[in-house]
Amino acid sequence: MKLNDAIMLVPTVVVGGISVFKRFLSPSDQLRIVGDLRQVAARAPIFSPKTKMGKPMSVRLTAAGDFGWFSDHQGYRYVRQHPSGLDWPEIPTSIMGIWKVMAAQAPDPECCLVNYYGEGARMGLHQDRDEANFDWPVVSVSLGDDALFRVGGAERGGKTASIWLQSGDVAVMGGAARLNYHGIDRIKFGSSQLLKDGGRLNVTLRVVK
Ligand code: MD3
Ligand code: FE
Repeated sequence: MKLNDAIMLVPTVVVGGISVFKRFLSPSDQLRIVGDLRQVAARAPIFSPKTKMGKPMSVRLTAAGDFGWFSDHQGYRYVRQHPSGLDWPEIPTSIMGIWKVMAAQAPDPECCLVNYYGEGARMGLHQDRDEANFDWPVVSVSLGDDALFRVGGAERGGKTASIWLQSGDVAVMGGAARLNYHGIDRIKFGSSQLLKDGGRLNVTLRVVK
């Protein structure tokens, strides 16, 4: 047994069944991950997916891993290639390490979704249910500007709770919370100096198949 196996992770706060580890990543961890995400975006440029109605989403995105995420008039889905037709880059080891700590019992994630929130971007309440197996958690990493995260229950229209997510926070959505409605109401643009042009990056790691 490695000594580290005995170290239990205790979340700072649990909101709507979601475990939030405040400032889990040090400023230097955050800088390394942002550098790795810039390399991902150099190979798989950030794009604005279109909703079913043909409107561009305010959140822009890219991905790494076996699958990325895409949306157009046909709806939302995981796809094997970036819109350019090229494969998604590999998931950076700096980000994979967070999964190994937070989801040690789960298989490796197949999608590392990267959301970018510029000024005014938001994400409406939704469920993540395009994955084949909801037994595996989703792990989220917040970088850059503060974001007001809202989480409800597994039914639309129920009570919700809110929490500000800050740069370096890690959140784990597992168990019953895996199908909870959630979204980002707004960001506090310019509240962090991590990204030179401001805004917020959110990374989510998912097992897709
Ligand atoms: C709760 N992203 O990409 S991450 C998404 O901050 C998404 O960009 C938000 O929702 C963001 O789908 C929130 C936190 C999160 C991610 C997945 C979840 C919360 C979740 C899945 C189930 C329940
Ligand atoms: Fe989501």
